[in-house]
Order: sequence, then C-alpha cells, then structure tokens
Amino acid sequence: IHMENNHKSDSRGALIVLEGLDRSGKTSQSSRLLSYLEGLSHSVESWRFPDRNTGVGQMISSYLANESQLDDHTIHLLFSANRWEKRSLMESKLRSGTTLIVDRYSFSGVAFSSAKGLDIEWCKAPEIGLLAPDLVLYLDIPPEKAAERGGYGGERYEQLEFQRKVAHSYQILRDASWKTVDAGLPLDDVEKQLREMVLDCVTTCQKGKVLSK
Ligand code: DGP
Ligand code: NA
Ligand code: NA
Repeated sequence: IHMENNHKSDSRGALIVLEGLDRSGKTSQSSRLLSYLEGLSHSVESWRFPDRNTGVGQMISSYLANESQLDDHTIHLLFSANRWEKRSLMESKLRSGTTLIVDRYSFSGVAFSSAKGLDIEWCKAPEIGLLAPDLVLYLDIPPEKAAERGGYGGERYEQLEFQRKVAHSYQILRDASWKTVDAGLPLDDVEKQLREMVLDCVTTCQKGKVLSK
C-alpha cells in the first residue's frame, strides 16, 4: 500500500503496527509492549482500529455485532474513514515524539475485505495517504490454532473458514519489511521477540533516521 512517509522530524515517535488473525494475541502483546516502553520512560500510547468510540466506529461496531447489515464496499470505506478520522491526531502525536503501538491498521482493511472477494487494488485505494508505519509486526498463527484459543467472541468475521481466507490475503500483502513472529509460542516468548524489534525501531526513529520502506 502506498502510504505517506511524512512524519519525519529530528526526533519523532515510531508508528508500530500489529497485524494478524483474530485471536493471534495482538491485543495482549500491545498492552505488554506499552508497559515495556513506559518502563523505559518512552512516551508511548496504545491505539487500536477500529476505534469504536467515534460515530463511524459505532457503525462499525454494530456491523461487527451483526446488528446491522451493510454492503461490503460500504463497510470497507467506513473502516478506512475510521482510520482517516484519526490521521491528524496520529501525525501530531508522532511529531511530538510519542510512539504509537497500533492494534490493526490498513493491512487489516485490505486483508479482511479482499478475503470477501473484493478487488485488492480497490481495497488499497482509500488507504493511500494515511501514514506509513515504521514497523509492521505480523503475529503469525495457523487459523485452526487461533480458533482453539478460548473460542471466538461471536463477531461477524470470527469464523474459521473466513479466517483461512484472511490468512491467505495477509500472505499476499506481506512484504520483506514486515517482521513475523510465531504467535503460537507462549506469550512470554512472543513478547521477548517483539520487545527487541520494537526497541530497535523506537531508537531509530528517535535519532530522526528515515526508515527504508
Ligand atoms: P478487533 O477489534 O481487532 O477484534 O477487530 C474487529 C474485527 O474487524 C476483526 O475481525 C478484524 C476486523 N477488521 C479490522 N479492521 C478492519 C478493516 O479495516 N476492514 C475490515 N473489513 N475488517 C476489519
Ligand atoms: Na475480534
Ligand atoms: Na484484537
């Protein structure tokens, strides 16, 4: 996805994105990474998409809960709009030196909608112009294993057959810049690997270096 690398400044926060299937452990690892970086006295926040607190986010939430029906293209654009409505705040946080650990981002948008059969290039288009992550961490887990983890919560996409398709879409989207971690390992082991990757990225951004894409 072509995204803007325009949050460069002398010392800035890092935009770190966690991606993966439902139940891959993103949310647990986000909060662990938050505590870790806070413990090192970094300025850091944990964000997630969809952000269900906005008006758009509430529409998304009711769609996910199967309380409303929307055309596949329409919901795709709402998820994207939900990222766009946070863009300027995201940019100002990064510029002011705050690192953001983000649980899902544009890649989820493309992976989930293209898994429904929507054209992948069409899916990418509304993401163009959002801020490019400095680091994408992919929590890799077989769909079958994710499904076994305490069961799914019952939201719209939490079904094994669909998650298999999402996994396939992620394979197509993934490029050499992503860092993949085996999310089937115990939480502590996953965290240990992620800590190293994240600290490296945060340090590089602090020095004002521009990361290669
Ligand atoms: P979560 O709050 O991380 O459990 O995400 C809710 C569900 O929505 C989850 O199944 C993943 C899916 N999802 C997240 N972002 C997007 C998006 O941009 N587009 C679509 N179609 N689905 C998304
Ligand atoms: Na979920
Ligand atoms: Na999650």
